[in-house]
Order: sequence, then structure tokens, then C-alpha cells
Amino acid sequence: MSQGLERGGFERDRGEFARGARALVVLPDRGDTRRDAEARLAETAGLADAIGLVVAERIALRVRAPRPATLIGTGQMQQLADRVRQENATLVIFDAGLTPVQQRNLETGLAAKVIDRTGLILEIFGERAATAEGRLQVELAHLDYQAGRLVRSWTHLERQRGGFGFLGGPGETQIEADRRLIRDRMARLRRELDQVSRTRGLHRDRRQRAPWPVIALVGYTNAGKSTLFNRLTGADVMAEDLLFATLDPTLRQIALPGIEKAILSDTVGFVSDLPTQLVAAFKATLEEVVSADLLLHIRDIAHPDSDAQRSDVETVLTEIGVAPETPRIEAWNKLDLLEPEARTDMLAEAARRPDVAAMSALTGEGVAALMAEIAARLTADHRSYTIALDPGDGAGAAWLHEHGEVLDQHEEEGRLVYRVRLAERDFARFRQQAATPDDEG
Ligand SMILES: Nc1nc2c(ncn2[C@@H]2O[C@H](COP(=O)(O)OP(=O)(O)OP(=O)(O)O)[C@@H](O)[C@H]2O)c(=O)[nH]1
Ligand SMILES: [Mg+2]
Repeated sequence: MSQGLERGGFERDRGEFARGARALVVLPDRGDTRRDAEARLAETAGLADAIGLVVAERIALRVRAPRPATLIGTGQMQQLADRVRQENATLVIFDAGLTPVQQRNLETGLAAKVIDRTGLILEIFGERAATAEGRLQVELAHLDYQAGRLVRSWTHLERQRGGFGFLGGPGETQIEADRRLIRDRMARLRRELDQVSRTRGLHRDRRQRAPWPVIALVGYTNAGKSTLFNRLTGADVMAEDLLFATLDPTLRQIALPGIEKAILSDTVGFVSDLPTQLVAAFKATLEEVVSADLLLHIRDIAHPDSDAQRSDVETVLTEIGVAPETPRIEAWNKLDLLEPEARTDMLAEAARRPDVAAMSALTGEGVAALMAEIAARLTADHRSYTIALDPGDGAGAAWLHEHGEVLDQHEEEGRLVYRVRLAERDFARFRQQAATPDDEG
């Protein structure tokens, strides 16, 4: 097996992607009005920044009629080639999806390496993945991406990766050999991943039997999930002005008003046009999100594309299989960044909507109210029960305190009588475990 594949299948030619390498960011603008071109360029530059590339220039190109062979027009190609030369850029990032043919022709025309949005995001994930599972997932996504491009343009891949030329048996063409190699490698990765997620699945089952609700933070990348996570848990996960700062999920225990224990999970952020290969590959990791009792959608409310980001997040949530009825609360974050008028509007709007809380993870404003809101949602189906315990039943009393909200307790005829708010399923569980032959008889 060739070196490249042996060492991870997507061993990069670090040259163009090395930290400090100079890149141009190009937005082929089709006049899509949903997003602000400036914000879009800034985001892609931010993605490039996330792996240490130096963005020499951001260029929006009006592309009225995309050309199948090159995407952009001949004149535009010439202009861009000049910019590449003048800026000493070795890499050009297209904020679009490129066909393998377009990618190859652009590379020839611009005399630089060219990648598209999916390629860039895969690069970032490849660099970030820290856990075994994360690495396997990213590698799988990368191979899937490569395999798709191999079909139509293996020569490009061969030139880029040095080819796997010595592998084919007699009569086997290069492209068949490459495909087979990728397919085998992907099959092996899937088996390894299965193994890893099975182990994790066991953990989850164990936890699911525990009564604590799971709250999953979701949101667009850079919205402030980790900042809030750290504030609530006292943890110190990476929270930075960096796209995809978080890749692997982190879980911590928190307390909420009336809920002694809940699990809060911080996860990878989403981004518009998240490569489908990545969404598929990360399904296992995102199970935390899929099985959560409540989704806390953190939004950067000060971002010009905040609404578009919101629908991007909803799209990914649907794609990974989150049930539409899963309770969710929107946290309108970064309130501190708004101008006074916008801020007043936002607060009024948030107050009108039961599922929205305006806040700032940075200053802490509105965080307590948000927590109360979450607790109220989680306990919405809780009801009051009156439960009598023997005075000696310390374990029973502790259980009630841990799982419910004790509203009142008093002695009555030698027994301790609790009035306690509990989830229905907890009450059922309590009755089951507290039942003694006496009770039943
Ligand atoms: N002004 C302001 N900045 C914030 C607030 N919350 C987060 N930030 C900043 O926004 C940036 C991103 O925050 P993170 O917490 O890393 O965002 P994230 O959602 O975890 O991002 P990813 O892990 O990349 O998906 C950091 O620079 C934070 O300091 C806020 O309420 N106000
Ligand atoms: Mg984060």
C-alpha cells in the first residue's frame, strides 16, 4: 500500500496548506441575495485563517453564467492570475463547489493550487480532529470526497497525490486500482468506526438509564457555544474567535433551578454548505445532539447573516435526524455587541417569544434567565406528587431530592410526607424501586 494511504489516506501536500502559506479567497457571486457577499467572504477567510493560511486578498467575482469548464470567464481568469502572481499566492480558495474539471482548469489557468469550500472544510477538520473517532470520521469523509472526484478526474488526483500507480494488477487500469484502494480503505475505516462508536454507545446507554436530562448546545460555528459552556460548567474548553474551534464533543454536569443534575454537551459548530460527507461522517459524534432532551441553539445575533445561519443550523439538525418535536430554545447571544436601538428591539422580540432568551455569554447578561427558561422547559411535564416515606428511609429521601424538586416536607403519623415535583417517568421509577412487599400487599 502506498505511503499516503497507509498514513491516513488524505496525507496532504502540505506545501500549499502550510501555516503561513498565502491564499486568495474568491467568491463567485451569482447574485444570491440571501447572504451578504462581504460576510460570506469574511467567513471563508475565517475558515482559511482557522488553519493558519494567510489570506492575501478577498475577491468577489460576478458570475452570471457559470462555465462548465472553468466556472469563471476568460477575462476573470486573466485578472485572477495576475492577482495570484502579484500577491505571491500559492493557493486559491473558491467559496463554491467546483467540479473536478473546473478545479483542474482553474489550477492550470491560475498557476496555483485551487480548492473549493468542501476541500477547505475537510482540511480544517483534518487538522483539528483530536480523538480517534474524530480522526476516523474525517478520514472517511475525505476519502468519500476523493472517491467522488476520482471518478471523473483521476489524473488530477494522481498529479496531486503522487498516484498509487504501482498497485494495479495486470490489465487493471489506474483508475480502477485507485478506486478499489479507496473503497477498501473506506470499508476498513467504517469497521473501525463501528467499533469505536459501539464502545461509546454503551456509555450512552448507561447514561440514558440515569435520569439526568441532556442539554445539547448547537449552533453556527463561532456563535459562542463553548464560551457559554465554560461559563456554565467552569470548564476550560477552547473558546476562540476561530471557526471550528470545537470538534469533539465535551460533556459536563450542571445544576439548574429545580434540577440537581443535567448533562450539558458542547459540540462541533455548523456552517453553511457543510459538506454532506462530513455530516454523514459525524453522525456518530452528533448522536449526543440527536438524543438530547433539549437543544439549546446558540445564535450570534450580532452577525449580519444571523437569520441565514439559523436556517443552516436547522437544516443540519434535520439532516442528522433530530426529531422536529425535540424541545429547543434559542439563545440570542452576543447581545453586548448590538447598538442600543437594535438591542432594545432584540430584547423586546425575545421577550415576546417563549422559546427565545437574549443573552451574552461573554458578560453573563441574561444567562440566569436562560437557565431558568431551560429548567422550566425540562420540567414542563413534571407534576406534583405526595409521597410518604419511613423516617429511616434516607436513601428514598435522597433520591427524591436528587430527581425532583421538593416543595414541602412534614411529619404525619410517624411518616415523612413529601410534596415533590417529578417527571412522570421518574415517579414511575421511584414507585417501582421503592415498592416493598408491604406496599404491594
Ligand atoms: N462580544 C461577545 N463575544 C462573544 C460572546 N460569546 C462568545 N463570544 C466570542 O465569540 C468567539 C467564538 O466563541 P466560541 O465560544 O469559541 O464559539 P463556538 O460556538 O464554540 O465556536 P466553534 O467551536 O468554532 O463552533 C470568541 O471570540 C468568544 O469570545 C458574547 O456574548 N459577546
Ligand atoms: Mg466551540
